[in-house]
Amino acid sequence: MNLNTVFFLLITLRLALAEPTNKKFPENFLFGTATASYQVEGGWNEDGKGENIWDYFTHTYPDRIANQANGDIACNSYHKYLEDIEMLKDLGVHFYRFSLSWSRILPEGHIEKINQVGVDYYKNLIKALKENGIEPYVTLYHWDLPQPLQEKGGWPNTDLMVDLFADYARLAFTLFGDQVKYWMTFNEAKQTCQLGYGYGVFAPGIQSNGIDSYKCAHTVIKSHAKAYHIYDEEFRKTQNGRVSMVIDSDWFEPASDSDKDIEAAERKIQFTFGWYANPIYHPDGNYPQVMIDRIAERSKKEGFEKSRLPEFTSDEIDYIKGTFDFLSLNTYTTSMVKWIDDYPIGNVGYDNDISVVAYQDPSWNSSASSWLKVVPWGTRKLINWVDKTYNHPEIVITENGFSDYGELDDEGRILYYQNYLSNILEAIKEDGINVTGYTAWSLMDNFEWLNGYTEKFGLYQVDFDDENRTRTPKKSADFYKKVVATKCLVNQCED
Ligand code: PNW
Repeated sequence: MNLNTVFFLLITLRLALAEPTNKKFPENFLFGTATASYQVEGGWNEDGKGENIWDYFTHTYPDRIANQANGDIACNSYHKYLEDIEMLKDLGVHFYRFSLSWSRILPEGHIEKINQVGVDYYKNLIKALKENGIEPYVTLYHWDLPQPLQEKGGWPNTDLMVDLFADYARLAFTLFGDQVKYWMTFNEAKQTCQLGYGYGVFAPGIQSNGIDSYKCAHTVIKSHAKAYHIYDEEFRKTQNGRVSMVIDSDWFEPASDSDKDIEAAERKIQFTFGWYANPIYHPDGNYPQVMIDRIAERSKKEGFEKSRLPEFTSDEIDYIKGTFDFLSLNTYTTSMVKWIDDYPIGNVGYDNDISVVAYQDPSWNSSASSWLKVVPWGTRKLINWVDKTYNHPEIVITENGFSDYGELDDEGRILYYQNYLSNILEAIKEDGINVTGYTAWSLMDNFEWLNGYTEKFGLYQVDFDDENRTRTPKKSADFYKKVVATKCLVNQCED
């Protein structure tokens, strides 16, 4: 691409987006940025850390990752976390969302063997954050299951995993809870379950679409609820923190205003967001009725003895619902949804259970990631849907961001943040929705799962060819820093 073409594309990009609002974020609105252990830490086998499913997956099937990359060293945050904190300080963010590596703390996954050096790593990180006035937002599980637990079946093994996760969560509350006040049990369980145990493209690479992926979700939801109750009963009084589970969703826009397309789009979001959110965040609890009905019906026709979707007992429904102190939402993009006749019985799977057509408009602006189109208005609609469907919870956006190829002059990322934040602000100010925080994904370029180091989401560039993993601020870091400081997205905001 020559410079003229780039210039032309940026102009069209600007024209395609509405003017960002000149309103200001509320005084107490919180801004942060995020990473995850496997994506940034490195130190994969240092100081007693055990192997996790991403270590095993990237080492055993290197060809499944772009350029055979892995997270062995990644951003080397295991050694460079103090530099990361300097970056956070410079950005002026209120909080840093990061995740604990389960196998760094418990090398074999269970609490009989604790790795003190791993514990100290997180204690030091948390202490340094607090000393610099940055609130730690801690995710317990961002996809890196200890490999020994996968060897016993992993997440689809409900009987094994609920108690093991509960033990791990209790240990984390005990070790870090005097300093950590914001906990997220799971990050984007849909990616864990559907990509890891359904399509089998993510670690651990199990292909059991619509069977194990549903069992996995069942386990995760129960594990979350148990961890929440442990916090409630054993820690809340003394530690006074807040617990949530991060669920991701695109916005799904009906392809037309026909009743059928509207029904199809609603079904799609119930199968993606509702799958995890309904049992926890909906006042009635349980899976969405549309999932229960459709999966039962198709399972029967397919000759299964009972529904492929596991059932919660009524006691379990009561135990799980309401296990949150705020709703945490990751969102990046939008798809259009069109009604079709149900897929014929034959192929068992999640997408057949849904039976809709989802697509992205070719005119939408792209990022470097095939799935991530820039559709800021979709976020406002999603926030409105979440607010209405789950009875007006407090919402924190726990991830949102844009990928490119790592350039320092990252105008595309600035436009993305400016316009997504503008829509979030309109949801607060115009639609009256209680969004209280926003998290930019990501603090720095990192290991982007199957895409290795080819797609970059960072506010800071990381030089992966340099053994120092030098970090350099991008233009978007300056933009975000200004937004955090002024609560304003444009040059001049109204008062
Ligand atoms: C999130 N999709 O994952 C994760 O929480 C991060 O670890 C990740 O780096 C970030 O988004 C950017 O990808 C997603 O295919 C992965 O729709 C894939 C999808 C969405 C989110």
